[in-house]
Amino acid sequence: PHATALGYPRIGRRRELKRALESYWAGTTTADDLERTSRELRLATVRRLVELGLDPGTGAVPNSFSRYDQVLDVTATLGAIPARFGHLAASSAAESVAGASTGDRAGLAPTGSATGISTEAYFALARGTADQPPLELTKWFDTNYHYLVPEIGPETPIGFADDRIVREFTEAARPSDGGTPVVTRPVVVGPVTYLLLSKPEDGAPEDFSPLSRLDDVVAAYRELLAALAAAGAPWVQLDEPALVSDLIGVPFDGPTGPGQDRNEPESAPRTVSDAVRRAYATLTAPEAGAGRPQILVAAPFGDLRRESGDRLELLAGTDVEAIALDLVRGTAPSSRPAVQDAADGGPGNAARGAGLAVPGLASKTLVAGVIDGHNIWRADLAARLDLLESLRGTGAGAIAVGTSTSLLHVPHDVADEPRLDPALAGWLAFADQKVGEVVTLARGLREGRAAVEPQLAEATAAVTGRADAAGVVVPAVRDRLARLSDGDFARAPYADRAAAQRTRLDLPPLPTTTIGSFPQTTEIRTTRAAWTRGDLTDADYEARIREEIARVVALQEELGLDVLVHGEPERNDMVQYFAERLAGFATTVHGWVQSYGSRCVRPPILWGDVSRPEPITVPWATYAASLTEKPVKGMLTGPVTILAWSFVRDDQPLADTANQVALALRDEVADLETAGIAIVQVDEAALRELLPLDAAAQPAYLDWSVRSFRLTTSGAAPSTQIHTHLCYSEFGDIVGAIDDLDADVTSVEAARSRMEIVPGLASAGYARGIGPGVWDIHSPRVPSDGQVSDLLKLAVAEIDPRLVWVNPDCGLKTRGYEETTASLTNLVAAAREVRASL
Ligand code: THG
Ligand code: ZN
Repeated sequence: PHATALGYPRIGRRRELKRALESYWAGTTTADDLERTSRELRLATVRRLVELGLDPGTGAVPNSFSRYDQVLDVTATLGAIPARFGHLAASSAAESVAGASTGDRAGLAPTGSATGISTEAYFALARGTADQPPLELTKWFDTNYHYLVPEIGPETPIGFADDRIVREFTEAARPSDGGTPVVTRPVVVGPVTYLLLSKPEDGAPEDFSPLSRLDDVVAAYRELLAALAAAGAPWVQLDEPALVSDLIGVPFDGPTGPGQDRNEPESAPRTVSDAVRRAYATLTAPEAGAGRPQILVAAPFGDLRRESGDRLELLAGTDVEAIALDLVRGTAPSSRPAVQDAADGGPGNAARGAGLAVPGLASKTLVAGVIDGHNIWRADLAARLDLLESLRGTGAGAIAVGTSTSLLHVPHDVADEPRLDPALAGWLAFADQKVGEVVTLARGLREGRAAVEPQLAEATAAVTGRADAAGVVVPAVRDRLARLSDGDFARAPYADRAAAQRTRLDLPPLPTTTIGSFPQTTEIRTTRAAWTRGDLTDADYEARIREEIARVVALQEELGLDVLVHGEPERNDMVQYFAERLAGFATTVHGWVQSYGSRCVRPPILWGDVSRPEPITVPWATYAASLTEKPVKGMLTGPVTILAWSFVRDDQPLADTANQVALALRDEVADLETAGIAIVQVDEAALRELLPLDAAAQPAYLDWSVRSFRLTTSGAAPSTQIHTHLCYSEFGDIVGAIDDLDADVTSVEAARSRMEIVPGLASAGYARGIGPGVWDIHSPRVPSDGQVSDLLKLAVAEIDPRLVWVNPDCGLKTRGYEETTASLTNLVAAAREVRASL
């Protein structure tokens, strides 16, 4: 058996890719410079993976590099450039012909008509052009990674248009720098997932489904596979996480049943299972001359073996050579990792019941994803080895050891964190440590336990040490949780609260406000960095932040907003800021994880019982309030979002952890209230993100997540107005849960979809305050007052105007002051106009 990882971080140990990208975008470096840095990063990465123990000669080393996004890479490979970027398609073809004669492509096996799309075209899709917005960014399954949504229509060009994937294989296998050659396994988003994540191109017929282009996409993948085979690639990995998700809008099985596609080869697949059968039948069909690498299909982020149907059977019925299963099942959505169930012989894991006696599996390799690619805890290797041994001989042809998902979602190396408490550091495994764990387990499986006994013992000691360490279990925190009763999760009836708040706040109809953050100027970032380094005293720092708050409050008064904010100049990241100030969390220095493109976050580590040593936001909020007669909102991040954007302990149910965070925040709400703050906003930007991909697990998630929000907010007096903000516009799935949050006012994203969510909320009976965003802050465009009032009129036509608030789509942290001032001026003018017409 061999060892592998499904993917590896690509931003670079010191964010080298981020710097290379941003300097290229700024025009201070060239496309060639970017290409050189990318190549160095790729080669350093694959050689590092060999150093860590992956086999250099067999395709065990993944190449999951991307300059920006792996879904965009498929769009580029297919040349699937939407018509609105039409001019790019033409120019990229021209460049690729020129590119074909450069040394870059020397040594490359013939690849038929393959060419390349230009660097400019690639980043135009990612970042937009002067006249075209970029492809839409959306969350990648239940992670904090975002991909670029392909736009596919009936006429979108689809072919094998760019052979970068082949070039990258060759570059590592036959390196020109004289370094160690490495036979990599290209990691590519699979054809079914690619189309399931696509949206219909603007102007496509009403009933058009991107999945109807499956045959074209698969034909292009066939050419790609042939080119990879010609270059000598033994394996390719096709990622098909859409297989584990019930949240993709296409049913898994259809009423027509299996075989339909074979009887009617012309018809477009209507279900995921039809699409999988059809795609993989074509990709694996023997055909004279056109070879292909062996295919590993990976299905991360979930359990393929569902109560609702065994999706492993579907994959096992294809002719692919290997299947990678997520035996940890992601992390956050399930309070109990499948791997733990497996260890206990309980339900909900791929090895339960009849083992792996699935037709077709006996001829395949199973890559058992027993090392969590989505969280950072060191694994109990002895238990994982037990699981691996129990899988042997239960039905798969061979067992290989892998990570449950790509390691994209964890930082590079614990060794880069000298400032972490050494005990805590010993409990952690980042990407490099996880590769080591996989290698150890594979060796244990191959050579027997004795061969890896020291490593097993060390891992067991770490796991035991963690369980016993001070701070992991804090009796005072546990007692407080144990004493909670239903009353701690409920406020007074909304009608009573609304009356008390009307009296206290005396706001006009259609009150105007913002989501919380104001633009973070370079000057503020520099000030914070200097203070963090110790180059600025606490007193100087505080004075500087107060100055910024005063400026932002004055600006809001000048603009005529009704409910003000302090602007959050003191916060780096809305989760990291709270984590740095709560007990039970640790933060890293280099623990960057890609969020999208060059943007990264440093998820805090929630390792112990959570409590709040002292008030966090109260001094800033009260200072802001002292400067104005208008109400100032206190701004907090909610428990679910804090969990979603942290690495969370895996030794207790998420619901318990969420309630600990909720109690700490509840105290903050109480302190804000005592300080005279009349409105408190508790953001749950990530409520939708953690929604389980498995429909069967969703009700339990919605129950605990809603309860943790209510625990945070229900201590507030009836006259204190609780707001929340949710960072997305598509929440058909969770309208009921949003209602259950019982917030007095909820702001959501709505500008881009032109208030699409409003009728849904109205028909679901939502009858509390609602602020559908009227300014799309994800674009630098300034909306006119006419555009804003048009949107507002759409809202008040559907919803009682007394409930409607006027606000932007999201926080303004990433915007500039010029556009912010102009946009808010128009927002206030539009609110006044519509107000007058009521
Ligand atoms: N915080 C966290 N996760 C998030 C968001 C967030 N996930 C969803 C969404 N917001 C992602 N958006 C961004 C936007 C900007 C940045 C990161 C994620 C960003 N990062 C800085 C960078 O890469 O240069 C680093 C920020 C820092 O210094 O901490 O700008 O808001 N957790
Ligand atoms: Zn938002």
